[in-house]
Amino acid sequence: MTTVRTALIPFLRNAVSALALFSLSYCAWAQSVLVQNPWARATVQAQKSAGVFMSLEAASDMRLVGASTPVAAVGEVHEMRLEGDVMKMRLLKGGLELPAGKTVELKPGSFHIMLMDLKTSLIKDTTIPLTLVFVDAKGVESKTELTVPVKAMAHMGAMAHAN
Ligand SMILES: [Cu+2]
Repeated sequence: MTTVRTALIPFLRNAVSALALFSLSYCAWAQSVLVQNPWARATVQAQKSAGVFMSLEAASDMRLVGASTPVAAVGEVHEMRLEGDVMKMRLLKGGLELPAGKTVELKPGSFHIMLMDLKTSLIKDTTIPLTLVFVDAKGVESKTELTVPVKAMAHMGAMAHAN
């Protein structure tokens, strides 16, 4: 009886720590980037691009490097800012930095995901599938699949691309 118990305890300990490790690594993976309140701006007819917005919080240092969706040929990570008195958008070539534990807002007039060469109009009150592509500090890529609601918002005025 004693021998069984002593043999069983290390086994159980190993099993428990293996389980703990597994669930820890699973959580770290599953929650590596928290995505909140994603939305895409509805388009008017013949409009070929649309912005997608959300807030992101990474558990460890990450970068948002791209996005893809079946409804657009291209998804890029953009920054918009005022240059002089003109709002300009530009591609963030190295991606958007997501420092660990910090909420980064993608919102109109600031960082956003730009969907270009839209294959269809984005209709208010529908949803689009969106895949976000992240790279961690070691350069390892991961992806997150989202369902993004399409919302109509007040027009932001003229935008100019600076490429
Ligand atoms: Cu843009």
